[in-house]
Amino acid sequence: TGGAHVPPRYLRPEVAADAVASEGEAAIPIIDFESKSGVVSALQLINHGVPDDVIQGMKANIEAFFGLPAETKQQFAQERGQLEGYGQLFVVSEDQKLDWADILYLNTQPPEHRNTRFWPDKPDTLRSTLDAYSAAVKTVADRLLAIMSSNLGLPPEVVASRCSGGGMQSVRINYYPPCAEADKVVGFSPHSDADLLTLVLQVNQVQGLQVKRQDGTWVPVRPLDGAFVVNVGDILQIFTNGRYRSIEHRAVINAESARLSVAAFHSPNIHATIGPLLTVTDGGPPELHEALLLCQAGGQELLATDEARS
Ligand code: AKG
Repeated sequence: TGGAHVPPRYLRPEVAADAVASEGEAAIPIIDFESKSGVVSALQLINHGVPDDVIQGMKANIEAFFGLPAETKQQFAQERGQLEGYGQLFVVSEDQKLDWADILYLNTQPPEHRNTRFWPDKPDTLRSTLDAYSAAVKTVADRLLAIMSSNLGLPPEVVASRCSGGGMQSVRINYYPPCAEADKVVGFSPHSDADLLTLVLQVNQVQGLQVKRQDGTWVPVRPLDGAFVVNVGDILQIFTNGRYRSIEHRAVINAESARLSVAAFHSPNIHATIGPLLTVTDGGPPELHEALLLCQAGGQELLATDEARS
């Protein structure tokens, strides 16, 4: 994969033209749970309460999994038209270019949504580690959603009340091999997540994640050991009538080092109705709308879009 000849279906000449912020400017806010946060679309979260041994266990297990021989990983391969399993990353586009990454995508919460046929049993601690990781990260996401609701003057439980059965979580583990022609490929094409909130762990301190500023410049998100990058997704933008805005992001490749990340996506239940929870008011506390204003997308269509794009 690191060779000098990139197959044409990976070539992305448009990437070199994009503006990228310099190191000095490259910062998104770092928030800790004790601090008061403003309304932002992306931040790094520290002191989140996920035990360090769970994070370290996750790192060790996924590094070991992607290091396995291809035929072993293929035992957990995606099936045609399905998202779950081990496979290739692409974001649906007209010319259908491929992204420079392998992925393992799994439904993780609630446990009854798991399809364990895709859960690798090699290394043999991966399943139990993922179980502990997904539960701990879901707790953090639920807590964040409560804080974010309160920050808007809404009851903390308002988002949870729209997530019948507690909402869903899926996890995508991304492995980006180095590429000798790193400026000609994309690790993960620009996209926003279609969920409520995504928590990304940058596993091995190799930089690659970038978020898009309003002026169109890409801002590198420097890996911070043990921190979660928290990205607002499209459903939270709709729920909050645009008070929180989903963030466009991408992952770039480098020539020397492989990069690993784990993205945990949190969504309402598949049958949830998606619409604003509050009205747009200029000043004054936002009102809670009992009769929801439905956006163009009903919950299922939106989740279908998520599947096509994620
Ligand atoms: C995703 O999995 O949706 C991502 O955007 C991953 C970003 C990253 O690799 O840091």
